Parts: sequence; C-alpha cells; structure tokens
Amino acid sequence: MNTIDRIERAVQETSHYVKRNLGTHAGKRGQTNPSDEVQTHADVWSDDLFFDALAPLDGVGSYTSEERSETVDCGEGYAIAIDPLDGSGNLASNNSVGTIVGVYDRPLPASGRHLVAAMMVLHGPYTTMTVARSDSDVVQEYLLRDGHNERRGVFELPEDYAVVGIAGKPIDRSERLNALAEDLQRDLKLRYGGATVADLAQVLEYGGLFGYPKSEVYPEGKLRVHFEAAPLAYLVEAAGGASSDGRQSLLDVDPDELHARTPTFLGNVELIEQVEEALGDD
Ligand code: P6P
Repeated sequence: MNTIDRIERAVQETSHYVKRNLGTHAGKRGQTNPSDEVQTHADVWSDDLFFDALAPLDGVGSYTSEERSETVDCGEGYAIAIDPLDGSGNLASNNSVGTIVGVYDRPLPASGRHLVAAMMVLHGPYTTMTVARSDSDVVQEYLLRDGHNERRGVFELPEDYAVVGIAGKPIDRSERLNALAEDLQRDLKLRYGGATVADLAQVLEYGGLFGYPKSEVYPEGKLRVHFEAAPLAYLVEAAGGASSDGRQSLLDVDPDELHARTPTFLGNVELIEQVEEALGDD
C-alpha cells in the first residue's frame, strides 16, 4: 500500500464516520473560517477527524484545510489540501454535503499542476467517493459502505450533456455569461444545489456545466483554489471534461496564498469552450 492508497483508505474510513454522526453536529458555531464564512460545528468537527486520520500517515508532509488559517507541518511527504465539509451551509436544510481532498507533490501554495491525486466524497442518499490519481488512467468511483467499499465503476463524462448550474444572481454576472446561461437552459435542465460536490456529481453523471463565476460579492470568485477548484478540476479533466477560470484550465491557476479564490467552471469540453468565449476578455 503506497501513500496515496493510505490517504484514500483514511478518507474512506473517516467519511463513513462523518456520515453516521453528521446530524448531531449541524448547528452553527458562530466563529468564522479563514475565508470569513460562519463555521458550523460540523465544519470543525469533521476537520479535526480528517486531521487525526491524515496527518499521522507515513508520506503525508503537511495538512492544510479550508477551516484552518495555517498549514500544519507533518514531516516529509505530500501536501494535503482539504475542504472537510463542502457545502456545510446545506446542513440546516438537510441537503447534500461532502468532502474534497487534493494531494500535492510540493508544499502549498501550489498550482493544480502539482496534484498527484484528488478525491471527492458525496454524502447523498448514500455515500460515494470519486478518485483520480496520477498513477491510474481511470477515475474510479466507490460506494462507501460499512465493512467494505465497493468499486462502483469508472467515471467518463458523458458525450452528451443534460444539466447546467451556474451560481450567483444574474445581476452579478456579465451580460455575455447571462446570455450563455439563458441559452444553455433552453436545452439543459437547471440544477443547482448549493454544494459543489453535489452539483458536480450531476455533471459527472449526466454531463453538463457547473459554474461559480466572480461577482460583486466575490470579485475573485467564491471557491477556493487549493481545497475546491483545483482538485475538482483534476477529477473532471481526468474524466474527459474540462475546467476554466474563464480564461485557462483551473489547474494552471497559480495561487500566492493558501485561501486564494477563483471563478470556477467545470464540465464538458464544448461547454467550457463556450464559457471562455463568453468571458474571454472579462
Ligand atoms: P452559495 C459551499 O460553502 C461552497 O463553497 C460550495 O460548495 C458551493 O457550491 C457554494 O459555496 C455555495 O455558495 O453562494 O450558493 O451559498
């Protein structure tokens, strides 16, 4: 078992425990994370669980989380970047949440080109984990169950596409992105659930586009490069899709600080091309 295997196993086992106990940690905590977002108990509780499971692993050199302002040095090895509970705002309404893990081959900050693995856990009606790794040419999906985790299959983005979900209020978006969104919604079903992992799972399953563009509220975009955008871009590109910040692959975004944000688009290649055409000179 190599380091990435050990990280995968730790994320699977911790995710099992998180899913079974999430309901008792849903309340607001009142403090804010380094991105100035109000934390839920579950954000901090799950972050502590993932830290305890990942930081001691042989081959893990550092642990950086959306919920912690600084990186924790763990010795020699890969740099872990984690959103321990993506979409935790959905807990109050009992909608889907999940976990995103990026494994980088150098200390952070670093671009997504330094990713060697990315994992996305989704707590829906059941729990799945989707994994892309530099030592494998497939995107593997697992059904996480007590006792054993069943390989469900390989993800390839469908050729045709069926869903589109672009966050933010239309008044916040550029005219050209609004025109594209309106155009796409003529043919595609509108899907937006408030947690990137759940929205992206729709795109991975049915094909389409997920976007969180920049806005007045989030002039750099809302999603964090290290913990959300880059690892999810790694997954989508490995599954035959594409990603963009409006101009370039999200894997080429080179952040200069741990909690840097970016406009984020993920989905089928042709749709990403249309987004870049609409936003190219924005
Ligand atoms: P809004 C969750 O906090 C998150 O980072 C993503 O998972 C999700 O897509 C987005 O923010 C939701 O943001 O503005 O729709 O609540």
